[in-house]
Amino acid sequence: MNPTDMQKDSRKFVASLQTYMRKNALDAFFVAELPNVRYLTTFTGTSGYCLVFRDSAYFLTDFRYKTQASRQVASCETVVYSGNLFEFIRKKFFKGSKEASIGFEDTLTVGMFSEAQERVSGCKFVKTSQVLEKLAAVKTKGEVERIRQACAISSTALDVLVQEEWRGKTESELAAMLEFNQKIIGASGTSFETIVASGARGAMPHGVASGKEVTRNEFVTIDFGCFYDGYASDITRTFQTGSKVKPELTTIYKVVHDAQLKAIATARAGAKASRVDEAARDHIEKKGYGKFFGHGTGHGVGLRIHELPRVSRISEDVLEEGNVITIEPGIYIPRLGGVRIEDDFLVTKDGVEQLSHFSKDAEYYISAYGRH
Ligand SMILES: [Mn+2]
Repeated sequence: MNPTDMQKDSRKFVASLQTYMRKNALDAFFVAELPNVRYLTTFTGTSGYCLVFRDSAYFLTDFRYKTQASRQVASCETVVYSGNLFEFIRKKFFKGSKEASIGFEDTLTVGMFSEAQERVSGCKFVKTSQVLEKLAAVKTKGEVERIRQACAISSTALDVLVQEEWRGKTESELAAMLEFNQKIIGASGTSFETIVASGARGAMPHGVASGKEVTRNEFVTIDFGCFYDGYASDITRTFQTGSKVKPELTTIYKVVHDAQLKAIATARAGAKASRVDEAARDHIEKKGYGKFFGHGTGHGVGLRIHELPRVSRISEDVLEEGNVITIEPGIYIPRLGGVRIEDDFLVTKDGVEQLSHFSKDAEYYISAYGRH
């Protein structure tokens, strides 16, 4: 079979893990976290593990995924196991071998960890932290193209939603319409539970869509995204359902919008991620809304909706060429409502390239409600 671009990438990812293993004196590395398994293999099923050695790599799955694995996995040798996974691993890979150092993810469940220690006795298990997550923070061309496509699907879906009738609809109905649009356009699913927070509910940064009806003259924050070929988009816009909103909402819209622009201007390879956060936060603080901006400015996006690097005040990450990050400042005022604006960006040598595109013009959104 001719390997796809992602299969070629997955071979590079396995090689990068092997380089890490050599540097850190690990003989093997056991991977259970599904997004990490997918990263190393392109396998999209729900049951599979990687066991990587310095000069070889195995993908372990059960008989249900034999055919799928033979089509998808090009970076590892597929091994179909039955019975107890660790018993199988011990017999096949560690029988009679001298003590091996096996790295494992710190997200491994306690159950699996104790099972591994018990069954594969005589080996040394070494806890690691975010080894694959750090590798995955720098995206390949193919990964960026998939995120770009996910963003395009989300933007188009939102564009369709804005032209639909909002009157009489609840937040949940608008969320369902948006999710439907994304899937019809080509998404495999949503990348997280769609947030539609209208009126005073907008003060909840993660107010998932409720049964509240969206009414005239309020702000509606919609935070949503989709998966396209495994990769996520993450976009937020705050809409205005009429011209007669409370003046303070219009004020905070401009503050958040400007804060996002300031953060965008700061982001580039070599910049501290905390500096990007600071640019947004300083502006919001200067305008007197500091205490209403309680979350970080952004995060990496990829196979997961939240990845490295972290874009927050306490982040020690330095932005690298190939990172894909969100920039999403917000202001949330109890009983009044909230505003958040979020886009996805590819970090480049001298700045960022915006991957998500949708109008941020506050006036534009007035037409989103009751346009008929
Ligand atoms: Mn986000």
